[in-house]
Amino acid sequence: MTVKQVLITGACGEIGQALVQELAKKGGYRVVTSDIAPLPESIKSLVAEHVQGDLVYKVKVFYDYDFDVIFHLAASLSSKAEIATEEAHRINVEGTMQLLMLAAYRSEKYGKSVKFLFPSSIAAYGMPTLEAKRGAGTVVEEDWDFPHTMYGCNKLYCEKLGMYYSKFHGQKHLDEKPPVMLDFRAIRFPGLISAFTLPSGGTSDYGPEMLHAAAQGKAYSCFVRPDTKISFMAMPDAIKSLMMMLDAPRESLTTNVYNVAAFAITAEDFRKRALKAFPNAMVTYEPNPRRQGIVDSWPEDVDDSRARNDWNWKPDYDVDRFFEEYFLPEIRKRYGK
Ligand code: AKB
Repeated sequence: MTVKQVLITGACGEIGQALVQELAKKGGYRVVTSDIAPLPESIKSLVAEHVQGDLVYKVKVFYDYDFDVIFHLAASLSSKAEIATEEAHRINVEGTMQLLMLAAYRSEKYGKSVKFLFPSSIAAYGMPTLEAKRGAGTVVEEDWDFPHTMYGCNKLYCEKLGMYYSKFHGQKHLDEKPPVMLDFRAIRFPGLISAFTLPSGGTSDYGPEMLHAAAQGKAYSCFVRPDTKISFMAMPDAIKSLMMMLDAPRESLTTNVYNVAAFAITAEDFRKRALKAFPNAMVTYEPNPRRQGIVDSWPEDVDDSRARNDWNWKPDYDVDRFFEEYFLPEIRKRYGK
């Protein structure tokens, strides 16, 4: 079996840690990681090399590597990016562009395809009003692409950059059969929830934060209104979608950017589920206008039929299975409740 060399940026984040574990389980990959932070002990032994530091300055190191696949996960998430917009732009846009240039250079110079997997987000959407959000139903990829946040603008623009570098910049081997190219594939993720790690800097964080707090018997003050609704997904489904997208034959893809969805629920749905599982849970509401505004600009749900048609995407966890078969069993083990 030929071993594929993979780069995962932002490997210490929630998706990164779960992805490193999945690639190790599958086998056949030599995983190189990068992050501003040192690797957590739990995944250290699964990684061949870790490059620690600011990606924008570290990218040059990677010109000496021959990557088959790049998962570019490093990002400053929506709430954090809104506070430090310039820094977010540097991390989210400059970091992505540097890495796209590297992948384009490799595919062009060595005539070798490089798959570039990019987690985009529901933050790429922007619903102008709450009425529009409630009336829109499930949204498709090219509708409502008017993000209200720096992070959302960065994600949407990087989707476009990915398409530019894969289709138009250089890319001398596109007409070969099969085409040799920077093969850019993006997934627009909803809010993700892991039973093992906690997100930081995001705005969909109220979901996972509330559940982890309830499981530990800690009080939680939710920063959005009870009726706030967006879509969420279990971390194992997010990893499943990345692996499916990685393995999908190029000719089956009709676009570069795909929505994936699992379940759309309100903050109050989370509270009720938390209370049912942990009757002593203490959840109150204290909406933060800035963060509320961000979530209000995201659609209630997304239409993922393109992913379902093109690469047979289907989540394993609907809301009941998410709680009963993934989150609660794992979290009870973790916190001993
Ligand atoms: C965030 O809240 O910023 C992220 C996202 C929805 O992309 N979790």
